[in-house]
Amino acid sequence: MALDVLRAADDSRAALYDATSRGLRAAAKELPTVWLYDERGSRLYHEITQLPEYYLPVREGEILRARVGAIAERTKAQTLVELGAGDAKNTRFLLDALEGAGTLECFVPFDVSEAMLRGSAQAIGDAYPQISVRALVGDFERDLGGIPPDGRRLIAFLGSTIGNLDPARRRRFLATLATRLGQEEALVVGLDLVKDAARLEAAYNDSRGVTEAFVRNALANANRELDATFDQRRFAYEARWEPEHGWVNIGLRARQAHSVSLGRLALTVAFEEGEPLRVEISSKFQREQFAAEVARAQLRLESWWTDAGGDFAVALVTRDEHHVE
Ligand code: SAH
Ligand code: AVI
Repeated sequence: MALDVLRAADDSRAALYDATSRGLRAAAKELPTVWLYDERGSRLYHEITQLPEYYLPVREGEILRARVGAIAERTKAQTLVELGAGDAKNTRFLLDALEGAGTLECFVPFDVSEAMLRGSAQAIGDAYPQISVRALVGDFERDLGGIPPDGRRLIAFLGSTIGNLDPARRRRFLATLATRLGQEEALVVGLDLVKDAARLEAAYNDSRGVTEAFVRNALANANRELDATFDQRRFAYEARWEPEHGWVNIGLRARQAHSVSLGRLALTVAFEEGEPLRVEISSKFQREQFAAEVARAQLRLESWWTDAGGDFAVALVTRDEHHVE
């Protein structure tokens, strides 16, 4: 197993600190989502995926199980790249089908969390000894250029992680991907779908409080790394479906007016009573809307598969060869 780091650690930290500083000085305060995914955060996310309320991975697995044969047949991929690979659990459906079809040579898991990536790349390497595994540590919003153009590639972006980008960032991300995708290559995306508010909110307000611990961990990470003074007791956890935006807004709300200092950023941030601090959004999709986003990036929504209940979708996206400028 090979592991390459696409960007010097100093450079990625500098960019993260800069984004953190901007986010906390904005009128609507937010912390970059990357703070969620240290080793503990990745473990907590893994626990979330096992929660009964968090239906996303099971539904995605159902769809993939039924459709990977068609995906393998259509794409004949030699290299499977996975953005935000995490533990790459549902990826195994794709790996099995592509290996079964006899085309797969290489798996490239790509993730910002090196610890997570090492573990999953090793596990995949052990389970699929016939293919090479080349792990990449990088940021999928900045480092897509570092993905080697080797072989005919299928790029997977599973788990509805695309929903953690807001529409403007999704637009940039899809436009960048479009410039990198070869004529015979494809993108397979997992998307959580709009559904009733109660189920959406339950998925982010689980009864065991694992999601709350996952989100609060972002504050703990900022405290440790930025010499910050976020006091967990002064913030309440909140995750609410906002239909006007089409996303679940996930974060913390100041219980009282207070200030937080971030020594490493030379910054003091004043919170008013009741002021929100967004940590993450989780957008939920509808077919027409996603098709329009894809078309705008000069890509084509070739297939759209959902589970029987219509909870989740897997989309196959290719280059739009008929697009006229
Ligand atoms: N695909 C897996 C994991 C989803 S969790 C699944 O479906 O279960 C989201 C993953 O994306 C985490 O492993 C996190 O480390 C990674 N991630 C988040 N932001 C990222 C970024 N900007 N660049 C690369 N990876 C990122
Ligand atoms: C990784 N991502 C798709 C998850 C989601 O559902 O938006 C992250 C998550 N946040 C809280 N629970 C799960």
